[in-house]
Amino acid sequence: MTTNRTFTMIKPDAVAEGHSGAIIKIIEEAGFRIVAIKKVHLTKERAGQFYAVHQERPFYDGLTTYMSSGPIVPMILEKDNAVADFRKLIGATNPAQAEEGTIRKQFAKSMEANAIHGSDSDENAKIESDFFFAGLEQF
Ligand code: YYY
Ligand code: MG
Repeated sequence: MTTNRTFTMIKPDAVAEGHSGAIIKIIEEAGFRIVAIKKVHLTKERAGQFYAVHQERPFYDGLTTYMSSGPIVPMILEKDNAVADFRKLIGATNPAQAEEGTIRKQFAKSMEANAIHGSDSDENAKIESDFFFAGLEQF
């Protein structure tokens, strides 16, 4: 995968409340091309594998219960400077600190149920994309 890509997932609260379309519209209007997209429901174990880097953190159990509580919409996105620009578009992890106009400011319910994920590096974007999508899906 080239370095102008990032990985995202619309999280269970936002999907359940019917915000997937609105969030995808914001993403496309910000200039990101959707390379790959699907809807999946993770098991708690699989959510735990995705967030394994956080396994010693106190929020890990709640996070993996939440991330397996309903369907999510994972996507691979493409744009110049994708990782940094997408982190800016989604806003701070804690929605109370997210800037006006960001996706988390508009759709997050709490620190845990914060509506959307964005990869934090090119390396993790590749790892996370491969977690959800086969090579043939990443065209
Ligand atoms: O990359 P980002 O999603 O913004 O935050 P991370 O620090 O990687 O944490 C992943 C995920 O864990 C976050 O989106 C919400 C949840 N979380 C939490 O529930 N409580 C915290 N104190 C920190 C993170
Ligand atoms: Mg992170």
